[in-house]
Amino acid sequence: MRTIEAIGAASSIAGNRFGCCGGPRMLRHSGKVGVLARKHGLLLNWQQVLEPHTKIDKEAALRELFYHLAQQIQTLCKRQHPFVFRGGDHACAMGVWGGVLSAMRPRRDFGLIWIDAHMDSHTFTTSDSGNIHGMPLAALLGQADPRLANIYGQHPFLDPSRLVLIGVRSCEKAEQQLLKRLGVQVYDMARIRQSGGLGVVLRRVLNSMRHRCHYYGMTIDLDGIDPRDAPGVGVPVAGGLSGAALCRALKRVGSDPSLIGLEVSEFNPLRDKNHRTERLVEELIGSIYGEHWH
Ligand SMILES: [Mn+2]
Repeated sequence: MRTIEAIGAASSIAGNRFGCCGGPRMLRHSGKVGVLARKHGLLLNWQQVLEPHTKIDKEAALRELFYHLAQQIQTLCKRQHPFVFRGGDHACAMGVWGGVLSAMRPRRDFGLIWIDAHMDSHTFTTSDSGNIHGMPLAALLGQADPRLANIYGQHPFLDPSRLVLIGVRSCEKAEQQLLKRLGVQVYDMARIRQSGGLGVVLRRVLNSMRHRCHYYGMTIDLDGIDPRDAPGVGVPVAGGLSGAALCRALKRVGSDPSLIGLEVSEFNPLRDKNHRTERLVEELIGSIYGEHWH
């Protein structure tokens, strides 16, 4: 059996729908008795499931939540323990990867693979909806407006040349322009098809991470996967990645010592169908961290 540290944040206040706060609460115990242990030989050692303050202003609550989350993540990174983080909505990425970047200071050669249907690169200035879960990447890249920067806190920023987005198929002009200007690699669905499919793309991206970065992380927004395979998300977009193909491709990550952590976000149990998304989450985590003897 392999053991991986697990942290959760039951927070959906940065999104447009309630529900994905139930994800980590529900999955908290699944690692002990479920598919992960039986099929993948993996135990999740749950540290904590953080919750946002509900009695204060939303932005203040998020700032505080991400601060505590980042502290937890920093502790694990400094002890060199790989982690699984379960959101929550994708705004939590600010706390997770902000924490990783702080733990690695001053070394900045950290890479991040961002699997998502969206670019999550808005700021309060460019967003029509004002949904903060559409903004974490702008903050991580150091492109936040003052309001968003205040939520992100004092962490260092991601190097745009060490960030890769995979699965994008719904984005707005301001986000596209930002990522283009910074030279961020984006594999949208068309480019994935042109490049020979998800397996080929992930192999290429993982190779480049291993060569160019001391450490890398992966964040999976479940809406990057096709809603037929992962219906239990806040903002489904048709035409996404195949869940099975993603699991297959992720088995190559194996026990790569350069992989510092995995975030799985936007799981909304209220919208799930026949536990399909819930099971896929276990398969994804098992594919990355499990022991693959068959
Ligand atoms: Mn996202």
